[in-house]
Amino acid sequence: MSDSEESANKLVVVGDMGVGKTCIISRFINGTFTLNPVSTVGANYSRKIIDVPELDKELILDIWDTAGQEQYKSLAKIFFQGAKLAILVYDITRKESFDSMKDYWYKKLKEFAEQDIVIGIAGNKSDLYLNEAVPEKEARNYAKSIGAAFGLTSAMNNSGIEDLINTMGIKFLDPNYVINESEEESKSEEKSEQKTEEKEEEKKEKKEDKKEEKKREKEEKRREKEEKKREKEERKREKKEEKRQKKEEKRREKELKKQEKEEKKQEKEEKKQEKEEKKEEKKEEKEEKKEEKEEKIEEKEEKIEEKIEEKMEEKKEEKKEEKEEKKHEKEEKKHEKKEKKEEKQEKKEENKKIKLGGKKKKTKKGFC
Ligand SMILES: Nc1nc2c(ncn2[C@@H]2O[C@H](COP(=O)(O)OP(=O)(O)O)[C@@H](O)[C@H]2O)c(=O)[nH]1
Ligand SMILES: [Mg+2]
Repeated sequence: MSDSEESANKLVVVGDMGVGKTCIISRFINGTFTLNPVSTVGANYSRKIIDVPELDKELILDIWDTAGQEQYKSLAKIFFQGAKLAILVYDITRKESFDSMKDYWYKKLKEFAEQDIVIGIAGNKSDLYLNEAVPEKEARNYAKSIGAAFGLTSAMNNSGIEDLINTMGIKFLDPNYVINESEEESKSEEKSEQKTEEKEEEKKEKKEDKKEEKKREKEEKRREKEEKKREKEERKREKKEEKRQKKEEKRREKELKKQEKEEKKQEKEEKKQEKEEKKEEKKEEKEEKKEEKEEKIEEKEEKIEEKIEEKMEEKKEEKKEEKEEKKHEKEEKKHEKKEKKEEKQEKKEENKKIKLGGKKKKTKKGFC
């Protein structure tokens, strides 16, 4: 065993799963905070040398972390064995983690660790003080009852861890060293009073917020109701309007149909009238034509008559003329006849005379 190993002191950090053990160690060793740290299985301790200025001494610590076995409450005896210091961690927002710390982890320590083990209790996640489930005073009293140091810690905000380990270091190095606990207590009481005030304030604000919220919700509901009522009325009005419009449309359609019917009827009548008028016109035209024809015929007849008359007249005239002529002819003939008769007579006479004269001359001239 080397010198440092000889002087190294085993510090175990125990408590329920999820209370923040790994985060506390990580914050203390590396000064970092990881939201979801992964535990290393196996060699899970880290060494850190701390200063204890109050005693002007140094302390070598081998800080042991669990590897998740605490989930099944199956930490091996060996984990506790030889531990000179121990931090019992609970989550201030989870009452069961505090109970489990008292009823299980503390007992395990007493069972397997060194008898004069220096214990520190860390009420972790103090940044979530608004959700505090374990009153600080109760935890502090418990710590007092088992002779443990107490500190509210936050791995997230990096508060309380160094103070707690420092107090444990002092206790470890000088068991007779008296820490002014009343000062600490009053400080913490002050803090807790402040916290209570803040809490009260917060509660008040929350209450008022809730009141406001309820008021708003009520108002919202009232508005929704009114909106629904308005919508209902609107729908009713719309339906009514729709009905009225439909009725109006039907009425208009009916009227339109009626009008159309009347128009058609009128058209029909007009056509009929037109037809009749045309018929009448045609008839008139026909009659006119007929009249005209008749007139023409009459005219023609008249003309014919006139012509006939004329012709008759002409014929009459002709006949008369003919008659006249004939008469004239007759007269002429008569005259001719008379003349012929007279000529004959004359000839006769002449002949007589000739005869007479021939008889006398016969003797002179021959027969003729
Ligand atoms: N708000 C808050 N969360 C923390 C704090 N410490 C640890 N956590 C969270 O608590 C969870 C458990 O932390 P972890 O260190 O793994 O717990 P372990 O199982 O005890 O080792 C993780 O999600 C952390 O981020 C703290 O101080 N404040
Ligand atoms: Mg862990």
